[in-house]
Amino acid sequence: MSTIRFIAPDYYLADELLTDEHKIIRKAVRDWVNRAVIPIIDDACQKHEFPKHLIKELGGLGAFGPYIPSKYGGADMDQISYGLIMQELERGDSSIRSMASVQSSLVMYPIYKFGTEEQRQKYLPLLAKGELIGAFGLTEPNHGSDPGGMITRISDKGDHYLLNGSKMWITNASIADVSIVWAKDDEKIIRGLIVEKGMEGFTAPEITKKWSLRSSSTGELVFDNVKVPKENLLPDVKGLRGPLTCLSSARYGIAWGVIGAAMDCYDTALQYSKERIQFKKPIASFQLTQKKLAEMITEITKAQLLVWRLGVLRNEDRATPAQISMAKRNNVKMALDVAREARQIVGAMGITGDFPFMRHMMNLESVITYEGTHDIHLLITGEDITGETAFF
Ligand code: TGC
Ligand code: FAD
Repeated sequence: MSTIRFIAPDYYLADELLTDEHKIIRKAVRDWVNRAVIPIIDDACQKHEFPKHLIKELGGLGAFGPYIPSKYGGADMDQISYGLIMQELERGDSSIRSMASVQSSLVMYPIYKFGTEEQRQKYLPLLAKGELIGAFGLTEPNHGSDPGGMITRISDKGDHYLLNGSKMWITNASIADVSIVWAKDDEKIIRGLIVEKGMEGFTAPEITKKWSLRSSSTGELVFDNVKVPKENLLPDVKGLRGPLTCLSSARYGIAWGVIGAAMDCYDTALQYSKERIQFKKPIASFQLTQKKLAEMITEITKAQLLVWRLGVLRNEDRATPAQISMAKRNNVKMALDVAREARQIVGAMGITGDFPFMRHMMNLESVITYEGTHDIHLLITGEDITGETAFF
């Protein structure tokens, strides 16, 4: 069943909270996803391949750094526009939204926020167009939820830094031209660096055989005495606050994005349930099908209102990291539950690539893990409301 005849659920008329500009942006991305993503994505996923030909199109669409100022190649958009773009891309596939999340929030944003004017001029316009691809290296083989324990190091050698260590589970690793890498300096303070493809001693092997995010490129970043010029240091941030500030932006985008996956699953299951006849009646007429659909639309509606309010707070620069954690956690779990229930409504057909459920469901197993696991976000809320840390 093609999801191109998609009817976006809007049970609480949340569209009335959007401006005309928001709706124009959303339509442009939705049309592009229908045209460029939906027809090819199941095949890309089955083949475990990232559809690289889409990167420059994403750039042309304004999906890279939409909220970065136009003088650096961005689109001067607000945070709700950014959210809507992520939602539409993830209706296509989480891998496409991941590409745009990393490029925007984890690569362009740190260069814009913590970089020098020269770094902004050099990298941002090319990243915005998709002429350069970026990656973000925080996680290490032995430090995932606890990035503060990282062992990757830079050592000051006068005119350059010597970088040693490795990063694991990095989106875009093997296809990236520039990687934002977080490492501890000689004083054991976390610093951010721009590491370029081709630097001697730097390799980026691909991680294969994933059952999730199969149409996303994921790999390692390995640094063996890599000489990084001093001008590649991001000067304006020190400590874990640097990468976590970028994560706040990306987690916000995910909270919106996963609603797209959930809407795709809900709408496809709803349409199917009206057409599929069993016991001489459409399965939509059975109470247990209605329970599933009614619970799905309730949860999607709550998620839509949550991110809209969060977007308003982010536009006013008032959203706290803990508020963002709550939305990321709630909405990813919501989308995963919707994908599972929608798949059940469609029965055996629901396990095939003719329907989007399994692809979204498998993707969301990564989304519920990356950018902070489901449980880590719960502990962030717990810490915020009690004032007590339960991480250690
Ligand atoms: P903690 O002591 O709490 O904080 C250290 C400093 O950071 C500040 N901070 C934040 N700042 C901005 N935004 C946030 N979300 C922040 N959270 C904390 C904090 O105020 C403090 O600042 P300062 O100036 O006082 O030093 O740090 P901790 O070591 O106790 O760790 C806390 C914890 C567990 C919450 C944190 O480390 C965490 O979030 N862990 C999860 C790790 C994670 O999310 N990794 C993601 C890797 S990137 C990724 O997955 C990309 S997937 C991309 C894709 O394909 O879409
Ligand atoms: P761990 O930290 O080992 O956690 C394992 C389990 O223990 C989890 O259930 C966790 O919730 C639980 N746990 C850990 N600590 C606690 C605690 N204190 N209390 C209670 N429970 C706890 N990282 C990047 O830096 N850049 C990327 O681009 C990137 N892309 C990714 C792409 C994919 C497809 C995936 C799967 C991951 C990606 N990651 C990336 C890594 C991701 O951020 C980490 O996987 C995530 O932060 C969790 O770390 P971990 O896998 O090491 O799990």
